[in-house]
Amino acid sequence: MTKMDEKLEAIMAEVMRRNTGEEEFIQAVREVLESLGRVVAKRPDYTDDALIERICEPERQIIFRVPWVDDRGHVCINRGFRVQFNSALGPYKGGLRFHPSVNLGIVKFLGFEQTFKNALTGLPIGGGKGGSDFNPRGRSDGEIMRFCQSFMTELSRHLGEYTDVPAGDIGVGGREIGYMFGQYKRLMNRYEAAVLTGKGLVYGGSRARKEATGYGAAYFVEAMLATRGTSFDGKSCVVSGSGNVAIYTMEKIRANGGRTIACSDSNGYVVDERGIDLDLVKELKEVRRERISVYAEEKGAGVRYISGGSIWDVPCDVAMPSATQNELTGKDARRLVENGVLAVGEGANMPSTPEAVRVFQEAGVLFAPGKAANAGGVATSALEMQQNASRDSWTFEQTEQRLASIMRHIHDTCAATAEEFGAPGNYVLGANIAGFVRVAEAMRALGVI
Ligand code: NDP
Ligand code: 2IT
Repeated sequence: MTKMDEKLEAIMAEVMRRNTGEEEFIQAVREVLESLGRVVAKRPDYTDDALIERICEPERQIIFRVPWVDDRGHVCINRGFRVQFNSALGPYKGGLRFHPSVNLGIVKFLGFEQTFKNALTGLPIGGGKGGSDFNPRGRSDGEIMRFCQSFMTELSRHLGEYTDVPAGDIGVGGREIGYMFGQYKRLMNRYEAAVLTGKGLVYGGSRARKEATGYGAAYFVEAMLATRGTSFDGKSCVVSGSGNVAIYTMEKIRANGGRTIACSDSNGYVVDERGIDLDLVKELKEVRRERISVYAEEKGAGVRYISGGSIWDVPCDVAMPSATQNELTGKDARRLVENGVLAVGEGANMPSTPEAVRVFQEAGVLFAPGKAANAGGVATSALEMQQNASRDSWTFEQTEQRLASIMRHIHDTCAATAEEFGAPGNYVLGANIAGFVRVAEAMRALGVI
């Protein structure tokens, strides 16, 4: 563990005391506080008025019961969450995750990260996150719809285009956003388009939102590679996951001349040295909702499926973890370094463990933290809100252009901040400091809030 400034150490100890057992939240806070030593050395006033302590405490945490009826007529109960973390820069903004692993600590870590990520975009959005321990795997459309309706029946009272604007995350895509928007509209008797983002194009969604997180992550990595005079062209890549972020990361890598040779789901991974066939992955994951093993079954010779195991054993030039938190360990990082990895870009939120991050940084690997690299999704959500507010709809090209320039700006801000604080090339430090300063300045201006 890195040595922290004394005042920050005391704040960390208090965060640990108040949030016992919330490992992921504590991990996320520690990573940010470890970066802030250099800021408080220059600007000791940032430790005044419990500013940092306030930033580590969510503004509001909502936990609720979600009762629903399955196809057999059984009543099921899940737990719903919304953590409204920080609204200094705008309405709470951040996704909803439906996955059996969801608990308060995970939602808090995601909401904390989201606050700094959203600040980095430069757009007027605060940070929040939510979800449920509902497991959508194997559920029928009818079950998904009834769950979403019940979830929104309770959540709706806490939302609003000027209050809190959710979107998707793991287990929540276009289908779920549609069901939730439909229920919100019924309950409120208002067509409040900007209350949710990631909507379908026919009812107020933005072009390029579906692609935005993955495309944005690839733009960020392309900008990092450019600092070493290289690009995706001719590079072999490994992308974990095969959901929304992974699919569109692979698509942009391919457009930029790279080749993704492996992707995964929670059961295993496939290796296809010719380059992953994205049409097939989209059909399997977006339409048929199949396991990634079916990719190997349908492709036949030349494709390997490895059940379990670690996708990070596959040698590559660029690794982009795009599934879930702590999916890439110190051991995985050492293997990637041994195999000559050049750059790592986090499409997921906090997918690399702290030890893995250290291994990459010590080996001089270009490393882009999630809160910077995957900010393209939420940035395009903010563009969706803008289009809804002006009752306008932009072209794909126009929207992607904005996304590309936002990602370029985030990259350059992180790089310049790292340089300014004496750690050139350290994007973790750059992202944490630049995000923190924007939130801290806004909070100070608003008084003791
Ligand atoms: P999806 O639900 O579309 O896909 C998730 C993928 O990750 C699936 O392949 C899933 O496999 C795999 N996965 C999920 N949980 C686990 C787990 N516990 N262990 C192993 N594999 C797992 O989600 P997204 O693509 O939207 O999200 C992926 C990551 O990107 C998350 O960390 C999310 O927070 C982050 N993110 C998403 C954004 C967005 O706009 N959607 C924006 C920024 C970040 P399986 O199907 O087997 O569960
Ligand atoms: O982690 C994230 O940034 C998201 N899941 C997207 C949030 C959003 O509001 O678009």
